[in-house]
Amino acid sequence: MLKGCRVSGTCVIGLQWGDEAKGKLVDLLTEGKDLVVRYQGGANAGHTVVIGDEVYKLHHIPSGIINDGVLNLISPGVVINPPTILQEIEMLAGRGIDVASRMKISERAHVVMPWHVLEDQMWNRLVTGEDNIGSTLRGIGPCYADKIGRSFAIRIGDMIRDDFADRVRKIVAVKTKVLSAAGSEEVASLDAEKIIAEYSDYAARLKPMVTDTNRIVLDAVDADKAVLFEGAQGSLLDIDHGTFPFVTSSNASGTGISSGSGAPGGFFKRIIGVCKCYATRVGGGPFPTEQENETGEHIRQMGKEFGTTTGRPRRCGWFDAVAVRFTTRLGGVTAIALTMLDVLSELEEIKICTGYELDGETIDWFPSHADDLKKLVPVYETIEGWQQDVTGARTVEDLPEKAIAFCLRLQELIGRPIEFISVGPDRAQTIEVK
Ligand code: 2SA
Ligand code: MG
Repeated sequence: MLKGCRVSGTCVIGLQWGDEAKGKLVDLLTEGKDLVVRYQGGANAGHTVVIGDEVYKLHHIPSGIINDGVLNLISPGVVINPPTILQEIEMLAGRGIDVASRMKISERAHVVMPWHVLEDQMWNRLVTGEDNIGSTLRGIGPCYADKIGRSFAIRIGDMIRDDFADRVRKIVAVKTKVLSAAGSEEVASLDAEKIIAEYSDYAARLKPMVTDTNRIVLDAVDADKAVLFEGAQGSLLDIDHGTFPFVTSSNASGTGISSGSGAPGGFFKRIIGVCKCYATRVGGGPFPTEQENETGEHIRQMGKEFGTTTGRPRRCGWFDAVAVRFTTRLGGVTAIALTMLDVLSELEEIKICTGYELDGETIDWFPSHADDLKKLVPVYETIEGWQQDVTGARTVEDLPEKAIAFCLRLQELIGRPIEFISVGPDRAQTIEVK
């Protein structure tokens, strides 16, 4: 069994801009757990789990779903897109997984409604050039905005109540005015009665899974059960602590685990921060170590760096130790999972960003303002590449010495022990550092 598999509150979070291969870690750590909780984000996420020849691409459903005998929860901090989650349930049913018997959805979770997608499209059109966030256009930002705004929000619990139709009619009336005034071209497609019919059907299909997940989580905390908390996106996309405004609309760093899941902070005993041994970002916004050159292209091809949800090519660059040290400390990370080591295997030289120059001054912290982040000039340390295939390595001793030296240097710069090294997408291609 994997190290500390039954530790009560175990968390897996992304330390960069998402796509750090968290799904793989969650799947591995699910063994021996009683619960797996997905606590923020929505259908913008793309988690890939590879087991032998089987590849599962999940957006909504916790990555623990592949394992029998574990209850998966979608907790209050998540925003649910009913058609997407139902499609995923059907996809899994076709592969022999009965989701309804393994998953519960919080009645507190907010619903992404059709107007949220229209608003996302409209904002994306209105904010152009460098200021464009490059959202996944899944309605995430507008849904969270309505949650915080409170007056025009719909939660999963509202969908299964008698006044759902009235609520939709009232909101559609307001949204139609707002979207029309803002010049939305798609507003004509907002038909309250059609939405009511469609979403009432979704509600009926989801209802058997809808419950008060807070009670399940708090009972598990009291009984000191083994619970795994699965983060989506990455810490640098955190709405409060990331590269604002080029972020997602939830707390994607370690700070969001408690608020999103409803488990008290003291329950989290082990927080695993997942990072690639290089960096990627998809969408707009500052990316200090980006390589818009052959190296970036090489990493993109070797790492198959294309969005799981949108298929967009991801921007690629060198490992940024300043950024990862920041998100590690922010999230209370206790151990690191370093992923995609195999992707760098062909390179002669590998760079690590150890500091920045900002307005002629050398700094070792991650600035808060996007304008400053854009101006940063990374300070790099160069190390020799190992130029050897590592995909077959199953223990640290199997790795080339130069690859070990690289990992040790990253560990030193991040300031936490590396406990996992991933050398390929398969479950088996994971080295547990003893
Ligand atoms: P949104 O849609 O409002 O959350 O977008 C806001 C920003 O957050 C980024 N974002 C992501 N970045 C990396 N991976 C994500 N998930 C998918 C994946 C993305 C995809 O796993 O590949 O398929 O394109 C994700 N979700 C949101 C987004 O790019 C914006 O910069
Ligand atoms: Mg992803």
